[in-house]
Amino acid sequence: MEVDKKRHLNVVFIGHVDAGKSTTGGQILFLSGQVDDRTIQKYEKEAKDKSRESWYMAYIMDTNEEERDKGKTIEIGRAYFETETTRFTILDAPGHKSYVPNMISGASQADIGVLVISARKGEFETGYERGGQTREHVQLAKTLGVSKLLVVVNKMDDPTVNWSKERYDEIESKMIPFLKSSGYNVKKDVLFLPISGLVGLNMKTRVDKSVCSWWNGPSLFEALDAVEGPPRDPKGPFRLPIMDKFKDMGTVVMGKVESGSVREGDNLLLMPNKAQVKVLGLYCDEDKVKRAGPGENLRVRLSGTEEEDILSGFVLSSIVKPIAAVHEFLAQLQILELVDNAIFTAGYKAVLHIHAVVEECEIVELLQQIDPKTKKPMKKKILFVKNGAVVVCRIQVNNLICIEKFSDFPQLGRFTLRTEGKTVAVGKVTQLASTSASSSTVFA
Ligand SMILES: Nc1nc2c(ncn2[C@@H]2O[C@H](COP(=O)(O)OP(=O)(O)OP(=O)(O)O)[C@@H](O)[C@H]2O)c(=O)[nH]1
Ligand SMILES: [Mg+2]
Repeated sequence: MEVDKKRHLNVVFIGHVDAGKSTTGGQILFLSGQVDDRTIQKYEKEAKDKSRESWYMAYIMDTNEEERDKGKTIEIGRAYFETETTRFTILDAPGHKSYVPNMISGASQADIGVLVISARKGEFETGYERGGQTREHVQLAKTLGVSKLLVVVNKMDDPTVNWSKERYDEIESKMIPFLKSSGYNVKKDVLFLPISGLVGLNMKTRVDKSVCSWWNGPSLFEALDAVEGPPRDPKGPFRLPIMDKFKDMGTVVMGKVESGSVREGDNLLLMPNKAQVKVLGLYCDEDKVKRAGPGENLRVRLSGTEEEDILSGFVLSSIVKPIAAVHEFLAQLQILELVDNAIFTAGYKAVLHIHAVVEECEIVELLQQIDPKTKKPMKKKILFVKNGAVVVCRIQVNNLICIEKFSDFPQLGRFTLRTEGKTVAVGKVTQLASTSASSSTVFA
C-alpha cells in the first residue's frame, strides 16, 4: 500500500508518574475505535483482580505483566490512531524516575509532546517539585527536539478538582514561567487544555457546558489535529538513526526518518561502519510501502549487513552526503543538577544520550562559560562550573558516534548527559571534530 496523503506525527506522552499518560493514551484508542467494549470489559476484570480497578484504561497501553501488576509504565508504549488530517503514533513514556532512559528514547523519536499533569490535590504539587518528573521531562523534551507541547491538565473529574477553574488556572499560572525558563515560547509552542482521561471528557469532542461551563477552547483531538509538526526536508540528505534491529528474513532496522526520503531498492550507507546496504523492503506502521519521507517511523529490511554488526545509534545515511562519525565534538551544555553537588570540570565522566546513541563520554576541556542572561561568552578563564552554568566544552567518546551539528539537524545534535540514573546536563553540538590520520584533531 502507498503512503496516503495524511501527514504523520509522533506524539510522546510525558509527565510525572501516575499523571494519567497511559490512561489518556488508552482512552484515545478507545474513542477512535481501536479498542472494543469487550476488550475494555476484559481489562476491567483483570484490573479488578489485581486490585487496580481504576487502571483498566491504562492497560490498553501497558501491555506487559509487570506494568499491569505495578500500575506503572516501564517500556515506551506504542500505538496508532488517525484524525481527519493526521496519522499519529503515540509513544507512551514511563513517568517513574527509574525509567528516564526509556522516556528519553521516546522523546527523541517524537515531533510533539503531550505533557500530562494531574490536577488532583497534592499530585500536581509532587510532580512539579524539584526532583519531580514534570520538570525533568519538560527539560528533556525541549532538549531532545520536542518543539511543541500540549499541556493537558488531567483528572479534572477527580472529586478534589471537580472541573474547578481556580485549580486549572493555578496550574497554568505556575507552569507558564517554568515552561518559559525551559525554552518554550508559551504563546506559539504551548497550548493548555483540561481533560479527564479516565472518563474521556474534552477528548474527542469538547466537554459539555453542563460539566465545565468555563472552557471555550478545543478538545484534545481538535488540538492534536491542528498542531504543527517540525519542518523536515524531504529532499535533504537521508538520515535514519537506528533505534532497534532484529532478524526477520534478513536484517530489519527500526527508526524515524529525520531527513530526506527513501525508496525500495535504494543503496545506503550504514554509519559509522561505512557498510554499503540495499533497501529490500520498507514498512510504515503495519503497511509495506514503496517510499517514505521525513517524520515516518520505519522498519527497513536490508541486505549487505548482519544483524549482529548493527548497534542502536547507528545511522542509515545517504551515500553521497553521509553523516559524520566522530570521537570528539564541541558542545554548549547547560548543567542542570550535578549528583551530590559534584563540580563539573575536565575529566568529568557521564553517559551521553544523543538520538539513539548511548555512550560513555568524558569532558576533556572547558572552553568558555556563557552568561545565561546576556547569552554572551564570559571573559574569565574557567576550570570548573556548578549547577545552572552554561558552558562550551570539548567532549570525547571511545567509540565512533554519528551526530550532527545542532544548527544543521536539531534532532541529531541535541543530547543529555546522565550519571547514576540522573540527568545532569543537556546540550547542543556546536562543532564536529574530523579526526585525521595524524593524532591531532581538527574542528570542522
Ligand atoms: N480520576 C481520574 N483518575 C485518573 C485519570 N487519569 C488517570 N487516572 C488514574 O491515575 C492512575 C495512574 O494512571 P496511569 O494512566 O497509569 O498514569 P501514568 O501517567 O501512565 O503513570 P506511569 O506510567 O507510571 O508514569 C490510575 O489509577 C488512573 O485511573 C482521570 O482523568 N481521572
Ligand atoms: Mg503509564
